[in-house]
Parts: sequence; C-alpha cells; structure tokens
Amino acid sequence: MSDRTELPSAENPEGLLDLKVTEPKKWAAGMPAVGAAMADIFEESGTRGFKALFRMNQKTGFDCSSCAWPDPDDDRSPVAEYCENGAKALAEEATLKKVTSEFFAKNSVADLAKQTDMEIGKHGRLAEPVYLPKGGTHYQPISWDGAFKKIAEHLNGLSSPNEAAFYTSGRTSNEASFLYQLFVREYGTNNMPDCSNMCHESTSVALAEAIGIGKGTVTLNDFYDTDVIIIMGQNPGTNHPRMMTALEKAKQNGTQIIAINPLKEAGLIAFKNPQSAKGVMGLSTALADLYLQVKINGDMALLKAIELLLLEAEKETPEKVFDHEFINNNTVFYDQFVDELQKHNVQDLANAAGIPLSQIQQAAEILKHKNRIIICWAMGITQHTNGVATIKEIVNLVLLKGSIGKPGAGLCPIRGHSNVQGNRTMLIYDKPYEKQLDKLKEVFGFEPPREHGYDVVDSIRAMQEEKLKVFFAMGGNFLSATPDTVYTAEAMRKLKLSVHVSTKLNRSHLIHGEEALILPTLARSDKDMINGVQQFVSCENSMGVIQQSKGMLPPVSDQMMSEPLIVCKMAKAVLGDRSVVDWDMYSSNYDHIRDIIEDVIPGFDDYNVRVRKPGGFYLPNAPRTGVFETDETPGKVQFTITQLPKHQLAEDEYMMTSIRSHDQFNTTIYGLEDRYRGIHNERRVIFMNPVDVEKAGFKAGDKVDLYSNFEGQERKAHLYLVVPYNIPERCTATYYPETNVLFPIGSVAEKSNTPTTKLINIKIKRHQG
Ligand SMILES: Nc1nc2c(c(=O)[nH]1)N[C@H]1C(S)=C(S)[C@@H](COP(=O)(O)OP(=O)(O)OC[C@H]3O[C@@H](n4cnc5c(=O)[nH]c(N)nc54)[C@H](O)[C@@H]3O)O[C@H]1N2
Ligand SMILES: Nc1nc2c(c(=O)[nH]1)N[C@H]1C(S)=C(S)[C@@H](COP(=O)(O)OP(=O)(O)OC[C@H]3O[C@@H](n4cnc5c(=O)[nH]c(N)nc54)[C@H](O)[C@@H]3O)O[C@H]1N2
Ligand SMILES: [Mo]
Repeated sequence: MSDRTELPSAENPEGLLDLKVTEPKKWAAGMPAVGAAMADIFEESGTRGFKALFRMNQKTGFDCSSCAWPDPDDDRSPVAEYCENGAKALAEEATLKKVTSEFFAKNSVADLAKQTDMEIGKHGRLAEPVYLPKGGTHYQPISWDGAFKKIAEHLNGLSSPNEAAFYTSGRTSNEASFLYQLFVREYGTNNMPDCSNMCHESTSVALAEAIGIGKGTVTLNDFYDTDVIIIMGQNPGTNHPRMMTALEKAKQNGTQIIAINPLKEAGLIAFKNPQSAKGVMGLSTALADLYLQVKINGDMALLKAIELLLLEAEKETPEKVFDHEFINNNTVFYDQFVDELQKHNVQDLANAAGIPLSQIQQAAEILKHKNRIIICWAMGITQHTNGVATIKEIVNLVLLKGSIGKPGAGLCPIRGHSNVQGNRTMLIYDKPYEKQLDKLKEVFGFEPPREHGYDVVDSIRAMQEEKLKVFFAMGGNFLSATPDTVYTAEAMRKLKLSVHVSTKLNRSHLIHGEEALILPTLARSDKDMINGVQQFVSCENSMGVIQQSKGMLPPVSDQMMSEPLIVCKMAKAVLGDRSVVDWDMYSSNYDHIRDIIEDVIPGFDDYNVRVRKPGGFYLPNAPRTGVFETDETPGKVQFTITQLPKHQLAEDEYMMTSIRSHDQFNTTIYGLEDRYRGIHNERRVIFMNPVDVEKAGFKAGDKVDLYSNFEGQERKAHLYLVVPYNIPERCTATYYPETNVLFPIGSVAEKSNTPTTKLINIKIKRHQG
C-alpha cells in the first residue's frame, strides 16, 4: 500500500501492518512486564545492559531517564528499583549499535526521512559529530572544534542574540542545565523554550499563582499513609510504573483510590507486583475503588460537581466536611468561591462531565469525612485550553478539605522527563524572575537579558517569520514533539543553522536548517570520565528530591562529549574573551558547577556534601511545611474562581485526545505493542466508542482519514484503523506523536501557552485511495 506523501512527519509510514486487537487488560505489570523488559535489554545491549539495570535508581547508581517518579527515601529493592519501561529506556541507551559517519555516507537525509520514527531510532547511538552543509544531501564528519567554530560563526553573525533559541528536553542534568542557561544568558537572550512548555507548564503557572510555588507538595511517604488518592489524567501503569508499587502499598494501608480518565487504563484498575510474592503467584491488588470515566476535558465540571455536593453536605453538617480552621487561617477568596460554586446545578455539571450523578455522589461520599487526600495529575489535565484553570480547581478542592501541608495530603503533579523539574529549578525558563536574574548578575558580574524569551510555540512562530535563525537543542525531538508537524517542519527548514545535542537519531535531525549539526552526547547510564576522574551529575525528581546520578557503562564511542563539557566548549568558542565565566574550571570537575549553583539557587546549601549522601536531599517547599502564601497574598493561598469550558461539536465531529502507548518514550518508539490496551503490531489506530462506530457506519478495522478544522484551516492525518473501545461517546483517542499533524499551532492553553494536545475536534471519513 502506498499512501505516503512527502509529509515530513511521523505520519505516513509505508503502509499499515497487520493490526491485531485483543481484550484490554484489567491489571498492569506482573511477570510478562519483567520478561518483556529483559528481552529488550538482551537484544540491544547484551550483558552490559543487565549489569546496568541493577545500578539503576540505586543510591550509588544512576537515575533512570524514563520518568520523574521518586525513589524510596529509605529501603530500596537491593536488586531492582526499575520498571519495564525504565528497562526499555536503558536498552535504547545501552545498545552497542552505532550511528557513525559511514552510516551517514551510506544514507542520505532524504532517505532517512522516509523511515518511520521507530526505524530511525533503531539505528543505534550517535557516535560522531556530523555536519550537513548548505545544499548537502548527506551528513558528513566534522571535528568537535570545527563544530563549535560553526556555531560561533553563526551565533556571532546574528544581528541580535534574540535571533537564536536554545531548547532543553528534560533529561539534561542540573549541572548541564545550569551551565547552559548561564551561557545562553551571557550570550544575551532568554529564548529558552523547553519541553515543560508542552508538558506541565500549566501546572507550574497554576500552582505558582494559587499556592506560591510551581511544584507539588507531597513526598513519597505521604502515599503510604493517606486516606484517598485521586488520579486524574494520568496513566501510571505505562508512564510511571514505579508509582504502582506506591499505590499498592497505599491500598494495603487502607487508602481509597479514585481514578478519573476517559479510558479504562489497566494500571488504574489493578496491579500485579512482579517484585512481591503475591505478584509472582499472579495475584493482583485492586486499585481504583471508583473509576470515573469522564469525557475528554470534562474534569472541570466533575471537580465542581464534587465540590458542590461537598458544600451541600457541609451545610447539612456544619464544620464536619470543610476544614474551616485551615480555610480561615490560610486562604483568601473562600466566600467568593462558594458564591460562584452555588450558581451551578449539579445535574448539569454531571452531564458536562459525562458521568452519572450517582457516581459523583459516591466520590463525594468517599471524600466527605476525609482530609488526608492526595490529588495526582498529568497530561490529561495540563494539555487543555483550560489546563491552568482545572489545576486551580484541583487546588480549590484541596483547600476546602485543608488537605495540604500535612502528612498524607497534598498536590501531586506527576512530572514526565526525569529532570524536567530540575531544569526549571536551574533557571531554564523563558520568563525568568527578576530576582533570579539579579542573583546571576551579582554572582557572575554580567548583565543578563531582562526581556522575556520565546517558549516552544512562540519559537515555532518566530522560525516561520524568520525572526529566529539559529536553533540549538539540548536533547529532545522538537519537530515530532511539537504540534502542527507540517507547519513546524516548514518553520525549521527556514533556519540558517539547526544544532542537536542528542543520544539517538531522530526526525528533528532530518528536517533541518540550511546547515545542520548533530552532536553526540553521553546518556545517563554512560560513564563520564574527565582527566581520569569519574564525574556524576544530579537530578530533581517529581517530589523535589535532589540525587546524584552516576553512569557506569563505557561509552560506545570516544567521540561522545558530556553535556556540561559541550556547553563549556561552546561558550568559550562563542563568547571568547567577552565571557566573565571560568568555563575551564567548570569543565574540569563538576563539583565546581555544584559549588556555584549553591551560590545562585536557594536550597542548595552544601550541595556537594549533601548530594553525596545516599538518597540525596529535599529542596525547601513552603506549603509542604505549612507556610502558605503567594506573591499577591502574603500569608495566604488562594481559592480561584474558574469557568466551565464550552464544547461544541458539530453532528459529525468527535473530540480527539492523544495518548502514549505502552511501547514508547515520547517520540522514541520502542515497538508496536500497546499490551494493556490490547493493540498489537500497529500504532495508526483510532479508539472510538462502539456506538459511534456503528452510527458512523464503520466497523472494526475500517480505514479512515482524520480531519481537524481550526479557524477555517483543515489539517489531515491519513490512514487510521478504527478500533471500537471503551471510551465515552463522541470521544476518540490516537497515539502521540503521529497525529501531531492535526493539532494547530494556534490552539494553546490560556496562560501557559501549552499546545492543547489532549483535545482537538476532528471529523472521521472513510479513507480514500
Ligand atoms: N514509558 C513511558 N514513560 C513516560 C513517557 C513515555 O512516553 N513513556 N513520557 C514521560 C513524559 S515526558 C510525561 S509528561 C509523562 C506522561 O504521562 P501521562 O500523562 O500519564 O501520559 P499520556 O499518555 O499523555 O496521558 C495520560 C492519560 O490522560 C488521559 N486523558 C486524556 N485526555 C483526558 C482528559 O481530558 N481528562 C482526563 N482526566 N484524562 C485524560 C489518557 O486516557 C491517559 O490515560 O510520562 C513520562 N513517562
Ligand atoms: N500530541 C502530543 N504531543 C506531545 C505530548 C502529548 O501528550 N501529545 N506530550 C508532550 C510532552 S509531555 C513532552 S515532555 C514532549 C517531549 O518532547 P522532547 O523532550 O523534545 O522529546 P523526546 O521524545 O523525549 O526526545 C527524544 C530524543 O532525546 C534525545 N535524548 C535522549 N536522552 C538524551 C540525553 O540524555 N541527552 C541529550 N542531549 N539527548 C537525549 C534522543 O536523541 C531522543 O531522540 O512532547 C510533547 N508533545
Ligand atoms: Mo512531558
């Protein structure tokens, strides 16, 4: 079958494979999980992968790069503190396959671009710096010095530093991030888009405004002694599998779990722990006591409905449901919030959420007399137009119950990339605070730029408008991760120079500027030696714990350079005598980087000492310790009045969300198995409610094309297979990143500017051709 056009995207593979659909699973993990992981490790890396697996997430080992879930503070499994998907991530890194300059001599950029994302990623580790000259068809070898010289020529030739942007993907360590932003600011711009902009930016904005800190407030131990855990818009069985162990332990301690998700995700229903005796015998622990299968973006209506029911209960039994002492002492705007809430009708809210009122009553009943409540959320909440508002509504609920700043209670955004939270702490931010810039100035003595920079979406627009000429990426896969693939590809092709510091080949290397560089770097599991001394880096997990990460695998090529070194050498090449920073010192030993971080960023006192302690240390977190205030409201945190979203669907339209399969890490596609959802051998599927399938005159396996319409512009994704699935009516789901062609650049979340990749209205038509 050949339906392939020249679309520069993950879309349009050669044809459809042989899709197999089986019953979705009703539990996650278990022995098959470990078996699958072991098979991957063995195939990619042989025994070195196994050895590394046992060091992953150990106190003296390296941090798994697959997610930001924390490690236990005290007891860790002596053999294995990893999950299936962490093992797959390691297999990808530890592979012995190499992408060398000979590989590029044999494969033109155009030919490589025709491969699927999975094929591109399977070629192995990038092993040499390579350069694509203007008009070139093949990447060719270049020395590291030659590469830095090219970057310097371009950056120093721009008419303003603001014509360059510097992207960060969330695997970059604290040490590398700190140096990177230091270089970018000394060079003279705040154009620092990062993967957060597409991920938890809505969380950072909402929490900073509502509770004064853009981070969650709970620790892992809170999970072990709490009454209720609510999990919204998150699929832990796949994306944070180690969270399952914490949920299991919580259940054993009597915690009730409420899951809020349009899809019945196996990992929210039950868990078979492959590391427990019970799990080995094939027994599972039931997780969600109540599963609310909300409509896509019905979360706001649902939260309001729960709050309204709690308010009614509070009126019946005053002082028994809400924590008035907490509310009086620590919050503002309670009265306004209640006035506004009462304007809603609970049945209307239930209808908007798409959930029977009786089920919402059950949720309210569970919460009514509890005040140790943890609310977790991830992309199902943040990547919506009203993501910031929904998160503030989550805060409202927590404040009503006084469920914050006490053990077993609080807000728990579950971060994605393993150091995405640390990147922001290290000042990777396009909108830095004045006081942070003042501090940089005080410590280093240069004047950092004050004008806010471009985030991800603004960068893409600026590329299109040719305001950006140089794009430098510290990791990631910008083209495939961002929305509106065709528009973004066009934008990236207008660049004069695109540079990617990467571990693996990806599509962003193939859709390039006039000139392009690929710079191979060390990954987490690689041993990082400088002047004969082994270095380590550090990362911050989702709960604000800073820990060291020390790789142990000999790099497969001696031409890879660590990220901190790349920054130092680039800074020297670009800034030369203009720089007031001692880059040589920082590149000689990472302890020097940590010493200076300690001087600039609060909470890192005795960094070098404390990071060497097994288990690391917690960063300060005001609300966690019962200090409640925001910039606007000293001594108090805020209730927020939010609006219900309005959704209008034409008769032939559906809402579409985008999700991760069990066999990918973001744009890295490990394989074609979405085991828990019962999808095998193909990713180009659209999950639809069986009633909708029938009404539309389709049947399982039919070939369809998807169309989105936004502000009069039509976008198309070719050739998907219909899969009838347990999802609310008029809601559909497809895998990210293939359908990023459908998400318009203009559709972003209010305040956070996050692309709304959890909702676009689409039409589904029978495939032509
Ligand atoms: N193995 C693996 N691990 C990963 C990643 C990976 O790709 N693979 N990615 C990492 C990264 S960067 C991140 S950010 C996280 C992502 O982790 P998650 O946020 O768990 O990932 P997603 O699959 O994007 O979507 C989460 C869930 O949101 C639900 N959902 C969709 N729309 C809505 C909605 O409107 N409301 C509600 N309530 N739910 C909705 C989906 O059904 C899905 O279950 O995982 C990190 N960890
Ligand atoms: N439709 C849709 N779009 C989405 C999302 C969605 O849910 N739906 N999710 C969004 C989210 S949450 C995120 S975080 C973004 C992800 O956006 P990115 O972070 O840009 O994408 P990744 O796929 O994680 O990046 C993978 C690449 O990173 C490189 N890499 C891996 N490890 C390292 C390392 O240690 N150092 C360096 N320098 N490079 C490394 C490899 O070359 C690999 O090809 O995508 C976003 N896009
Ligand atoms: Mo993410």
